[in-house]
Amino acid sequence: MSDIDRIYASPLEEVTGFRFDEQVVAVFPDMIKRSVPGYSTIIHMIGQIAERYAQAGTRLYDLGCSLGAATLAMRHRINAADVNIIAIDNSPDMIERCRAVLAADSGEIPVQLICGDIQDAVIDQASMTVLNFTLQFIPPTERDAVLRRIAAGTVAGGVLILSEKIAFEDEEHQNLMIELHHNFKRANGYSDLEIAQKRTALENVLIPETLKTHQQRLLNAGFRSVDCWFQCFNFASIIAFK
Ligand code: GEK
Repeated sequence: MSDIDRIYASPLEEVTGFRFDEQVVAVFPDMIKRSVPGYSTIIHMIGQIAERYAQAGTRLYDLGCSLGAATLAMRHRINAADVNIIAIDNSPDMIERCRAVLAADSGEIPVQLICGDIQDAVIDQASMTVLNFTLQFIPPTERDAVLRRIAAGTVAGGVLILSEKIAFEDEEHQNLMIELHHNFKRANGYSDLEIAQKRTALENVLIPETLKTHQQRLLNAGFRSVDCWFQCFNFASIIAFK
């Protein structure tokens, strides 16, 4: 259970850049479900994809794991023998809470939880890697390097799931998707003030790119085939095959 997200409910004198601190951690499950259309579906499907693609004797990575939702979805669906999950996040507050979440979970697959930057992560023998709404927080100029390291560390037949908030080349389409997303947030109880202040906080912190840019970057990084398997408004998830 998590608290209700009211972080941006009152007018703030100054809206500073968004950070994954203690205050965010306390409301995170509520925040992400009410802010990201399709989040619960994507998490559920990550479990299903793990069931199909986890290979015996390999590792599965959850990069930017937050409270371990994708890790748990994979942990409870994998049938392959002798696998490990490595979950990484660079927010000490997230890691601390995630450790408690994992301790309360009965899954048997070992999970190694690491507090660190995914830009420094060693990816080795991966049959599945998840970047569920994490790459968007890495500066665009650094994204190539992260994906190349993932592709290089992925075994043949392995997959990457990349979920992102996306941008659109067509201005009309871009404006419509933003409006539909804001309507989704309003329907989930966020006020116009909350939506506006959160938007300011995420400016220059979360940088969306087009699906085309993501797909081309994945191909350049060494994945052989790339497809979008989920999209709702300006939120999408891509599957890339090694
Ligand atoms: C989920 N995947 O519930 N290195 C490591 N972690 C990072 C970095 C970085 N450079 N930058 C950001 N993070 C999760 C949701 S949330 C998405 C992911 C969101 C971490 C950050 O601390 C946060 O926990 C996570 O990436 C992004 O399926 O809040 O929109």
